[in-house]
Amino acid sequence: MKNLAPAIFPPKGIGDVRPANKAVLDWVHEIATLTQPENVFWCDGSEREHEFLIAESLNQNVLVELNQKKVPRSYLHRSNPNDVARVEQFTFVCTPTKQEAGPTNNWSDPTETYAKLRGLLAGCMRGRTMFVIPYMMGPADSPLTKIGFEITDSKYVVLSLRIMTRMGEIALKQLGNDPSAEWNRGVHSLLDVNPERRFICHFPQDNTIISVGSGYGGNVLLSKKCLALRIGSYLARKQNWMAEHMLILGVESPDGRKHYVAAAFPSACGKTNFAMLIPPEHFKGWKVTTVGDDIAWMRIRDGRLYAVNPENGYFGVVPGTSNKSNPNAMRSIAHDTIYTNVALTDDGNVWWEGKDGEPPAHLIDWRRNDWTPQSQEKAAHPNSRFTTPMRNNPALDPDVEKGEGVPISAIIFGGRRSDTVPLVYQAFDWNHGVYLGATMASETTAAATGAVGRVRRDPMAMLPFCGYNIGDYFQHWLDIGKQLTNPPLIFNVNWFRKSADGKFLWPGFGENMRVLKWMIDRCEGSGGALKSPIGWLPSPHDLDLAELDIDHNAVDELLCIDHEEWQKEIAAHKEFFDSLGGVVPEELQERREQLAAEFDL
Ligand code: GTP
Ligand code: SPV
Ligand code: MN
Repeated sequence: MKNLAPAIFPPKGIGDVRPANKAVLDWVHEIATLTQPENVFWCDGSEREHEFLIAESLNQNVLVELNQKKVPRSYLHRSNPNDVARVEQFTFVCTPTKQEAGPTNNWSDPTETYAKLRGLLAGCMRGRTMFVIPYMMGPADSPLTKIGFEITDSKYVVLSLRIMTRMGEIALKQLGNDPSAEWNRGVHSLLDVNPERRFICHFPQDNTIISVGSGYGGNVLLSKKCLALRIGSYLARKQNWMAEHMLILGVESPDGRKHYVAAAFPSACGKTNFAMLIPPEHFKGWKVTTVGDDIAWMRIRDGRLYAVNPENGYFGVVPGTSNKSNPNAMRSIAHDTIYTNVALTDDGNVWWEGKDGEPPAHLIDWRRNDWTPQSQEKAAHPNSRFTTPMRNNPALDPDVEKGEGVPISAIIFGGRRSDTVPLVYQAFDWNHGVYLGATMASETTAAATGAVGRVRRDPMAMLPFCGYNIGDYFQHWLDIGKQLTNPPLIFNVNWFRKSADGKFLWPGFGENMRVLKWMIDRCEGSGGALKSPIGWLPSPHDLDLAELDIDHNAVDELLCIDHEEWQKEIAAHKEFFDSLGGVVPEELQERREQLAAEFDL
């Protein structure tokens, strides 16, 4: 390594804010010695630095400038067509033993994996700039807040992390000088963006992440799935808190009573939309506010769960976003947004399937090809994304920066299920709720590579994100429950049930307020419910369906528990538990047996 100081590039005063912490400096030196970059660029997150990086990215075609009148300070990024989603098959949890990673994770030996990755990283930044990004996850005064550093050779990553995290000097200040302080080491290199050399590796014991060969969001914004969920869940178990794939929203009644709920839906199953919900006309005076749209860190305080959103921005699904489905998201992404893999209009605007209005007569699609409404291909990739600061959200909750977090009244699980699972039901108690989470399933989506629409078990929406043994994770949920004197109620929802002719039975989006209202009523002890074998179910009268254009049969179908479908479902629970090879806690096995007995199994 020649020189850690930037020479001519970048200009003086940019890219040179170094951390004072010696442990960080030593690590950066070690990685630079390995990767051999031309320059080391120390990011500070300032406006000046941002403008410099935008200009560089436009020069090098990392970004395309959009029409600045239509979408101010917003840009389009197109990733390699072989690199458009998370790659679960190339994601590894490298604990000392395979058993610690458990039956649901890909495991590889840490020593061997470090050696393999070192081989791939050797000299990989020759002739290029290595960026060092300090970032903070969580509000500055939260006891859960974590510091991470990401080393990367991608400007897209730097620009995105500035939106997604609290980046730069604020993180350096929070970390301080103590060389033994806890912080996460993240190393990312694009290499040659080759799927054969694409590995997302986690070393929970070392608080380290190494990601190579991809430039796509969830694989490379190491703050998000890698730190806040995989490493986060590992630390959470050790430190007695919870790191979950959950949105957090506030809901306030017209007379000013406010509840917060957290909801775990798998990838591309409606978290961002639910977190930004605008209640329909009929619910005049009700207000929904967003704390977070993807990740919740929760801890116990006074016998209750309190949640913070560790992130600072949204990395959201673009297709389907419109002024009808999600006006708050539309306003959020109207400026200061990075779009990835959407289509470009002839006047420099962005377009996607499901946007308001007619498709334009001509577009450049996400693959840079000409597109017309007659084209067979989608103009925007189904997993195209926006990256936008949470401050852009008109419905941002005022307590989003509160370090103690917001008190959680209800936890909601939900998946994308065409059949079997009713619109909403409530668990009998915490442990039953843990069972609902542990056995939830969802049809797979474009958020990860692989088949779409296949039903798979995705416990607590954490299947791809739990950084340790899933059996221990279930036990951790049960153990947390024992410490709560005022536990949240637990519900399960399904916005995606379909009729025999394949149409969604429930209108969804803003109308989900009707289901949320029932859950809030239950929290306040006022909502009615019928006891069913699977949990408490609303009768059609318990749901406020006034002024909703939906027929009675659809409501009956939405709330129906079909005996045969549930026999199959419970058999699938057993198959899933059996597939985990004996790690499932006894308490959950017993719950399953009781449920099976209810259905004559
Ligand atoms: P990740 O960012 O991958 O974690 O996804 P997410 O859980 O935040 O999902 P998001 O809210 O982005 O929604 C994903 C897709 O589901 C989008 O195309 C939405 O339009 C659609 N969607 C969201 N909510 C509903 C709903 O209530 N009903 C229906 N039918 N579709 C919905
Ligand atoms: C998800 O897949 O759950 C996401 C998008 O939130 S990504 O960051 O790519 O994982
Ligand atoms: Mn997600």
